[in-house]
Amino acid sequence: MKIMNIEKYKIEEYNQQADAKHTRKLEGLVEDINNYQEILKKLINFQIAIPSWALGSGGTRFGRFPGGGEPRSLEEKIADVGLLHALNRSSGAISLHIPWDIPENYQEIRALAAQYGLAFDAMNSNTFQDQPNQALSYKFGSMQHVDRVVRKQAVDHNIEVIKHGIELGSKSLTVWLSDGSCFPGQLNFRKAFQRTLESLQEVYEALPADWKIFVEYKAFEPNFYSTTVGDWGQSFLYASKLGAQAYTLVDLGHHLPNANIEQIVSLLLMEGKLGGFHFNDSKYGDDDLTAGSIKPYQLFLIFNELVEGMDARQLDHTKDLGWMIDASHNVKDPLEDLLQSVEAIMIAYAQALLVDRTALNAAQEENDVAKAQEILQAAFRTDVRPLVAEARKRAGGALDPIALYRSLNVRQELIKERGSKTVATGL
Ligand code: AOS
Ligand code: ZN
Ligand code: ZN
Ligand code: ZN
Repeated sequence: MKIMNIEKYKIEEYNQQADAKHTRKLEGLVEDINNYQEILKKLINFQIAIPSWALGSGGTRFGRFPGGGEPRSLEEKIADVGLLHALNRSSGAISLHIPWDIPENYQEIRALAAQYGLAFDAMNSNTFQDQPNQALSYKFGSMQHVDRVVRKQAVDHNIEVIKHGIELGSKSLTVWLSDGSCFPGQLNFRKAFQRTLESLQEVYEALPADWKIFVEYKAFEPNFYSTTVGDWGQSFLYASKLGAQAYTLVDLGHHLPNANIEQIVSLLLMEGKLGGFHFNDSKYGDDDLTAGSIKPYQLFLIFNELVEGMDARQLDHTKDLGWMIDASHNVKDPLEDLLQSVEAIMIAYAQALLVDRTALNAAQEENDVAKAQEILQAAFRTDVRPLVAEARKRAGGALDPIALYRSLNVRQELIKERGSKTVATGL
């Protein structure tokens, strides 16, 4: 798998020829930022986990147009994330989905990941599909199911996922349930909730003491009338009832249009129940678009609340929350798309770090609405890209990851090695 490694010298060579222009821009920018060294440190430390299922083309129910060279195995998925991490030094973890990514040999998989400097982020369970050898169907739900035996199967699966995670050194489990109903009358909401809670409690009991469980919510799809973990309120209820190791996971694409996600984030943080994120963007429903591609201001406002709330609670920006991407690509090269997503997240984070908190707080206390808006927008409208690029350069990454990816013909090389008709495992 030698082509998967982007040699250090290639990155250095690239950076050298791009450096003069970069330095010019950086100097102009940091002239007005007193604490820019501190911001750079935070940017360097910030890591965003890449989902194993986003490395191939997704598609819609109408079709799929694979681009070729997609990873065919867990090893190749790890190699792809390693490649992203080599380019941007901000993608130092992979998030696995079971059974799409069952490791055959834990030691080998761990060693391979370590070679690329990757950790194993949250493990994901899957009770939204029927697997070929599965005894009972999830057609009418998994943890909410009317039949206790189906619920047990879903619980057992989650416990098995935890076991895989323990072997790999992961520290969290994300549970996303597609459970719900398609038509009014199909489901007793209260019973569905209670059954789901009971099932989650059984999984919770199997969690190691240093693990977290993330309860992900989603407004709709694949169920179109009700979802049993449908919004942050329901997720918060489950997480509260489960206990201290349970948290809410916010997938940006899982809200009804125009939901005030930044406010949700702020209050979850206040309650100590915000576990982490699935970053993406969406225009209509959950379409897992590139983070920051549709509503970059919203992404900034979310990070603004995150930085404010984490600092108020003295949380560690890098370690205390789970930062993950959840994405699906229909028309772009998945690796380029992921580079764009990571970049958008870093930009929003950097802008949030620029917000003059003292001044904002004063404006809020004085009901100076216009001033408060000026402060936020001054940060949002600052082009922080040179700062993000500088952090990347200092960490050993490329000044412009996509440009380097293209100039090295990485995709063509991957197609040469893996073929043009590859089907990644998973969705
Ligand atoms: C589904 O909509 C959710 O976002 C989940 O996080 C899911 O496990 C993931 O997208 C893989 O399908
Ligand atoms: Zn998600
Ligand atoms: Zn989703
Ligand atoms: Zn998603």
